[in-house]
Amino acid sequence: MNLFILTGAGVSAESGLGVFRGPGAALWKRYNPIRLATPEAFAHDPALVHDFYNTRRRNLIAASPNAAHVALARLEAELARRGGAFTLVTQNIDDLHERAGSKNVIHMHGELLKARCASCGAVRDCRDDLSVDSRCGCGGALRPHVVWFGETPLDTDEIYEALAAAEIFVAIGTSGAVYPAAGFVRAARARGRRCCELNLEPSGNAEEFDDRRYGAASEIVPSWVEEILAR
Ligand code: BJW
Ligand code: ZN
Repeated sequence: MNLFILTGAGVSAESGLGVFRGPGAALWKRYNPIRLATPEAFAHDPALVHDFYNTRRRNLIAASPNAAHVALARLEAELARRGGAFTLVTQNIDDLHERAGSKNVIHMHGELLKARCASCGAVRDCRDDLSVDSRCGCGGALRPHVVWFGETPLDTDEIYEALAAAEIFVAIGTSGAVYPAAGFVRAARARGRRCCELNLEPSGNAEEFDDRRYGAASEIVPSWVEEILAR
């Protein structure tokens, strides 16, 4: 079996990390996350954007993986044992998949616990708050190592290669509003692959999926994983 899994903010919602769109998006009381996630916002008001990511970094460090993350780590380990192939691509910048035990996670929108130099591009671990005064050794300003609108997502060659090879495409907890991830289901369908959506409610491109399951990720992901492993 060759599985390609795409996760979004919904998989971490029950760990207390906010979603961007849909029910629960009201979690962001002080910020409009969509308007802050741009290079223009960072250029205009870097202190506000740092504040947004500093708050999220502190929340992340205090959070724990939930049953959905744990089930996906179990699926990866079990498929490896059985000689199957498994790719986990996440749009999330949190590290909850890794903390649940997932070994190979592709973070296409970057990682909150890393910072990047805006001048030389060097990436470093970052668990503390950043500010407009945070500097790289080269003197350049540090920014969160995340992918904002208009920027190029990470590891896209590797992602499209894995997507082309997969037999089953599964989208979990993502609204299907942001490209290129929102286009993966169409690319998989074009190759005749089976596509499955697991979400709290139908996403923007729900009709493109053959198999749809709705409910909280902490419930539907573990039961779907058990079903897959029983095949
Ligand atoms: C639950 C649940 C529970 C809740 N259980 N489920 C016009 C047409 C097409 C494209 C474009 C266009 N205009 C511009 C573009 C491109 C643009 C884009 O897509 N814009 C759209 C607004 C249209 N995209 C880009 O600019 C991207 N770059 C790009 O395309 O470069 C060109 C290129 C492509 C390919 C190769 C090479 C070059 C970059 C996008 C960067 C996105 N960045 C952000 C923020 C940074 C990280 C951060 O701060 O965290 O990434 S935006 C934000 O949205 C974040 C997320 O990763 C991303 C996706 O959100 P996600 O994960 O889907 O979350 P939500 O909140 O939307 O949905 C949550 C879901 O969970 C919901 O469905 C709920 O129902 C569900 N849920 N609780 C299960 N308990
Ligand atoms: Zn630098």
